Amino acid sequence: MTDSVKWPAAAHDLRAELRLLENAGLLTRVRRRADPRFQIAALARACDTGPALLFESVTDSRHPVVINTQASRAMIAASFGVHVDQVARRYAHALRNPVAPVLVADGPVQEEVLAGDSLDLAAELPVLTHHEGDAGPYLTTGVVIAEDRELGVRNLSYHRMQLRGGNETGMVVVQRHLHRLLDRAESAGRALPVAVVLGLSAAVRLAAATSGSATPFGFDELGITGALQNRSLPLVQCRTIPVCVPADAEIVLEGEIVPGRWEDEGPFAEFDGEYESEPARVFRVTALTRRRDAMYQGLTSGAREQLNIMGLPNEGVLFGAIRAVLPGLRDVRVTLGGLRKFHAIVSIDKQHDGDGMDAIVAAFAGHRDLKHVIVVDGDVSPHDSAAVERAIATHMQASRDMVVIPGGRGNPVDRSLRSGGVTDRVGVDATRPLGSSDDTPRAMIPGAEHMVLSDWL
Ligand SMILES: Cc1cc2nc3c(=O)[nH]c(=O)nc-3n(C[C@H](O)[C@H](O)[C@H](O)COP(=O)(O)O)c2cc1C
Ligand SMILES: [Mn+2]
Repeated sequence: MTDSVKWPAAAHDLRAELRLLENAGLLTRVRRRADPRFQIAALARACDTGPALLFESVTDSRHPVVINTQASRAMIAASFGVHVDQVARRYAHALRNPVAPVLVADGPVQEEVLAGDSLDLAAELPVLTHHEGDAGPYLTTGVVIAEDRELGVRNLSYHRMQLRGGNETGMVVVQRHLHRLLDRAESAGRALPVAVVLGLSAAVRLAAATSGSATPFGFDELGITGALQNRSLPLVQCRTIPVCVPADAEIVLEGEIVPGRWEDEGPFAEFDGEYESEPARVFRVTALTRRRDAMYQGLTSGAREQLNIMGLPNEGVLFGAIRAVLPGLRDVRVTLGGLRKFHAIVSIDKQHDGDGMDAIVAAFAGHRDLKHVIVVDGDVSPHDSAAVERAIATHMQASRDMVVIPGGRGNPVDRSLRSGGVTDRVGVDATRPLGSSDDTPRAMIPGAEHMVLSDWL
């Protein structure tokens, strides 16, 4: 697939995405009134792999709630307008060909503007309470947009936010790009203005979750969205802070991260299902803007939807990183069992001996969270776990084909980390030696393929 390929345009906003999902039978409307405390999360869990759910009536709120829009690969493919097998390639193409957003004068997300000072977030929005042991309602799906206009840097990322009463929330910021911007603001004694954006299609949600070699500090993740949508994403200037947000989003919380203030938060169930508490920053809302008939978008921590949003961008990142070294790359899969983060299966058409090991090196360089990589030949589908296992069973010798790289930085959700938070990485080359490619015909039974069972049984 070359860069000149013209891909279809992804859904332009959440509403367009919902129409696509509904037409494909991947969205169900729920008319009965549902409670944002546990009930919506419980129904979403019961539909963990889809369909998406649109709750039209929500206890104590005028906002409908939508959830599970990325519950399956098929739903993301529908939103991108591509075949389900093309999601990684499509994403890799978008990463390589970002399209910068464009500022426009106004947009539906600012149809209503509320001042932040006297705002009671819990009264304004149907913020979901998810798990029994969670400390309370949490904003889990806000895309945080930060801009440093001096550096010319914009960044998108997700940060869980515990409601704290009034117009304040917690915000958990792990040491990545937002943290870097926060450090810069704090060392100058300034608050960091950020916008929290709710109600977004897959093209923004996956972009915001993308990390790794393809999106270094300074890379504007909204360029990925534009590439997926084949247009410049329209942005509007926030009303109270120097940050721009997608004009077609549903709801925006404008505000700032207060310098020097830390508070306890949690417990909150992480994406592996274990409760944890982290020191949190404080986010103070300066304005709430929304569409007049805004939908609230929910997300349950640990749901298939979260793993897909968080993890499927890794396939695009790895695709690009490995193909830069090995043009014979066929396909990449990040598995569900590896939480779409820690495990990748890579299939290659080998052109040289050594390609298998080089694919391993490229994969680890492409995405830091990766812990185990398996490389198979191009005739083994990474989507077929039995075929992958068979390749390991019959092509691989550990002393020759396995490499252990000890002591890299681990991800805290990997509960097996050694002291200092470091992890071992393992690569397995389960490809056949070049030239031994399996030309020997497999045993066939004449007639089996064309047997019409109803003639016989
Ligand atoms: C639903 C969801 C929730 C997340 N929650 C947090 C969080 O609470 N704190 C955090 O630092 N990262 C969280 N992340 C991870 C970051 O958003 C993600 O790694 C992002 O790509 C980082 O962006 P950056 O590379 O621009 O720093 C979450 C990701 C998703 C998809
Ligand atoms: Mn970033």
